[in-house]
Amino acid sequence: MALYSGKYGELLAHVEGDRDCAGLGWSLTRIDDLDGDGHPDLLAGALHRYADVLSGKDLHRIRRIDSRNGYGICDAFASSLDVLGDVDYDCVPDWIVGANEDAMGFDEGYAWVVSGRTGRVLGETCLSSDEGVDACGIGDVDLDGVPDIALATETKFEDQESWYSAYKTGPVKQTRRIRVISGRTWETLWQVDARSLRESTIAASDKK
Ligand SMILES: [Ca+2]
Ligand SMILES: [Ca+2]
Ligand SMILES: [Ca+2]
Repeated sequence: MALYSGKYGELLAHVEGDRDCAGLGWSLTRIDDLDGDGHPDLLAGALHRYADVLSGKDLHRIRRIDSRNGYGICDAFASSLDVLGDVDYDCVPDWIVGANEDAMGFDEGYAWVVSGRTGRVLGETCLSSDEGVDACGIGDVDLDGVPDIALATETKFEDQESWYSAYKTGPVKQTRRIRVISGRTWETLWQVDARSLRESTIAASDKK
């Protein structure tokens, strides 16, 4: 990953992913200043492996969150990242990282809500066995004072046999779903299914 000056376009900093992990920067988003140096910081995901909080000043690593499966299993951890807002009332924005386990074929996906202040996992949504996940902050849509979460999922098949049987009859058409979850109770607030939905979500929100 490279950091450039917005004014002059000069290279300010450069960082490489860990050895054997070429996926750093697969997912990337800006977050408020988490280390108190006055510069906004970055969330950067290395696909399947980890998510880093990087300094927006010089790209040094402030914190790392590893996939729950470590380096051994390709669970597509950090396939998505986003800032949620302050979920735990400590006045520091928290964030979400998704693991779309498409790479594993038929496993469920999961997403973690992570404290921006401590890096602790505040909560996990583990989806049913036919869904992967892309995660997105959506702001406080039910007006309970806690930011909420949007997940884009793709319905998958329970096992290889059912997938192959659908495949034999023509192109596999899978249903996609947007599900909005309460950041306070983790209950589903609403969801919509459609084959025309894309796999990713972008929320139009100030996330406050
Ligand atoms: Ca900073
Ligand atoms: Ca917080
Ligand atoms: Ca809410």
